[in-house]
This record gives sequence, C-alpha cells and structure tokens, in this order.
Amino acid sequence: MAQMRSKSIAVFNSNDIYPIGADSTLPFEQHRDIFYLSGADQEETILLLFPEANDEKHREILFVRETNEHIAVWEGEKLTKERATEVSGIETIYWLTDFDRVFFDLMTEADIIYFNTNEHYRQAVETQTREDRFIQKCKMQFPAHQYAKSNPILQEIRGVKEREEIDLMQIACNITEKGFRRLLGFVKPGVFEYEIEAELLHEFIRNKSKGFAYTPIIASGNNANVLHYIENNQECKAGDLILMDVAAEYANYSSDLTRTIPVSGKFNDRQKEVYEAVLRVKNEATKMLVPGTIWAEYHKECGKIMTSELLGLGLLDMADVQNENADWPAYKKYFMHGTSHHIGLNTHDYGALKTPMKANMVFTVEPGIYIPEEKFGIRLEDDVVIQEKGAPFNLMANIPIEVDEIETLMNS
Ligand SMILES: [Mn+2]
Repeated sequence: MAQMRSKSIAVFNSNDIYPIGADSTLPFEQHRDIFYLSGADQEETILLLFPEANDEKHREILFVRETNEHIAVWEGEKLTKERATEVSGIETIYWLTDFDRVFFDLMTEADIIYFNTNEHYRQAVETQTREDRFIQKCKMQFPAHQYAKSNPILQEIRGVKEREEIDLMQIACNITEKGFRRLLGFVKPGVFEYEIEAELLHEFIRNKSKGFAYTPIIASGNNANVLHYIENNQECKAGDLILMDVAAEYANYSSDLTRTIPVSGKFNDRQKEVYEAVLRVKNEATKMLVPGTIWAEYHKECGKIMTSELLGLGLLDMADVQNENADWPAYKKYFMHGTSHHIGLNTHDYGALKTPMKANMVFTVEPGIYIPEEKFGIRLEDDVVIQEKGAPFNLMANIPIEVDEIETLMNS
C-alpha cells in the first residue's frame, strides 16, 4: 500500500476452481498473490486495498463467500467473518454478494485501479483467469479510470522473503529430506519410477505436506535427458542412474530438490566423474549468490564454469568453444537450462531479476550435465537463502549429496 499511487484501489482475485468434466474439479490452489497478502486460502475470496478511502474501515477489505449451515455440511467449514479476520488481520470482512455495490461506491472516490496481471518471465497462461474476467468487467464499467499494475510491486516484495516465509520453506525442505532418505533405502534394480514417486508422496503427506510442490520427475537412465520427463513409468535398471527432481510443498511454500543416484547403489567411474563435475559447478555457482549479483551476469559466469568442466570431461574441445555462438554457447549442448530461479509460494517464484540480488531472496542452484550418447544425465539442486554477508544459507544442507554419503546410505 505504501507503494500505491494517490487515490488508487488495488484488487486481488482468487484462482478459479478448474473443471475436469461432469461434476469433478481439480483441487483448489489459491492464487499466490492474494494468499501472500491476506493468508486467505479459499476460493472466490477478493482482497481490496484502498489506502485513502474516506471511510477508514474501507482501507482494507476482504470479501468472502457467504457461508451457512448447509454449505458447512456439504463442503466443510468455510471462512466465517470472524475467522477471516483472524486469518488475514483485516477488520472489514464482507460477503462476496456485497462486492459490486461496495466496489462501485469506492471507485467513485478513486482515480486509479491497480490490476494484478501476471508478468512472470515464464508465464504462458492460455485460460482466462478470474483476474482476467474482473479486469474486463472493470474496464467496461469504469472506462474513465486510470489503470496501474500491481505486479511490479508484488514481484519486488515477494522476491525478498520474510523470516516466517523462510521458516516455512525450511520445513518444506526438511520434509523433502525425509522423503529422499526414505527412498535411498528403497531403490534397487527392478523398482519402477512410479514406485519411487509413491514412496516420496507417502513420506511427504505423513509429514503434513499436501504433496509434491510441482510435478515430480523420476527419470532413470536416458529418461534423464528429457528435461521435463514426468511419465515416471519405467523400470530402473542395474547400472543406470536415476535423476529425481522432486520435492514437497508445505503451507503453500515450495521446496525444489534434484538428486541423481545410482540404481545399484554405486556410481561407476564415468558417472562419478560427471557427478563430481556437476557438484563443483553447483558449489561455485552457490558462492556467487550474494547481494549485488545480477542474475543474467551470474548465468554467464555459471556458463564459463560449466564450459571448463565440459572441457575436462572431454565432452567439448577447444575448437567447440572458440567457434561458439555467443547466443547459444557450446556448453548449452550439455547444459541447456538456467542455473537458478527464485523459489517461494511458487516453485518458479516471482522476484526481481534485472536488479541486484538482495539478502533474503531464496534461489535454487541446479546445474546439470545431460549426455544422451552415454544414456545418462545428472542434475543436482538445492535451495539457498542469500545472506547480508558471506555465502548463502543452504536450506538443504542436510540432504545427502556427496557420492560417498549416497553410496553408504544406499548400501546400509
Ligand atoms: Mn528448480
């Protein structure tokens, strides 16, 4: 609200509940912006902010679905007005049926309406969201108002995590750790990728996670070279590696882990050589995640480190590097994705990327080397918190990553 312009209103809508067909729907996932701002994890909720409203009680309003005993019996408890205030800290709670009337009245006091468009650098939304419908309706009804964007403010504040958020992300990482340790004792030749997925989900849910923070990738052998392999339906064969990009959510916060382990409990020499190279890139990249670093430049540096490792592994030669295309450097043949993204309420979270990194931003670090001609790929990924001074704090420091430790745990 401190960053909003004078005489302006901002409105934040919930996500729709997406239909499957007949009477079935996908499980509800709250839009992360309204959740971040209000804590309200319920469909159809609307948050309205109007810092200069004439009536002080209209400076923050939460609109929630009207609940009654009938709804409580069929759908379970919905937010009452009292509970909505407890959850959000907002004193003024109205039923959703009052929205049009209250909003019209407040718009007559305002000159500017902030719309919450999605400006994430990877967004590719094809469906019309509740927010889109609100914007369309609002533009028809209030053509003489000015429009402004909430997203730049949210990207900036959501990118820098509060202590409470980091604590929740640590819990998500700790649940992920339990899942990973569980499967180290489970994996052996002949298990199917989906059985590993099931072990993880079991461990996550019994630790009060809702489940996976994102669609899990359990990719044995050459499947690891398909970056978004999510079929998870193949048998894990002796001698192969399994790349697992899988992690728990907790309280709507994501963790994001990747580990690559040997099906038979022991890396062969070549696998180990490549694994150690990926781990060195990860460790070097992590050291660069400090206040002041620019994300794009960081990626260039990571590319240089990776290039020297790929030369060492004999995957590139000097001619490849000397003749490389600056827009698609030689290393991208074996490492074609980014090294780090913001993580938080979204796995690929909002957060400033073009300005210098700040303390309490949380990033993944996830280099990989993918070698289809050798039928394996290796990625290693942890989540780290940028500190005011010194190296970032690794939220996944307790999750085994060294070759010796993984082999020992798999064989004990
Ligand atoms: Mn990631």
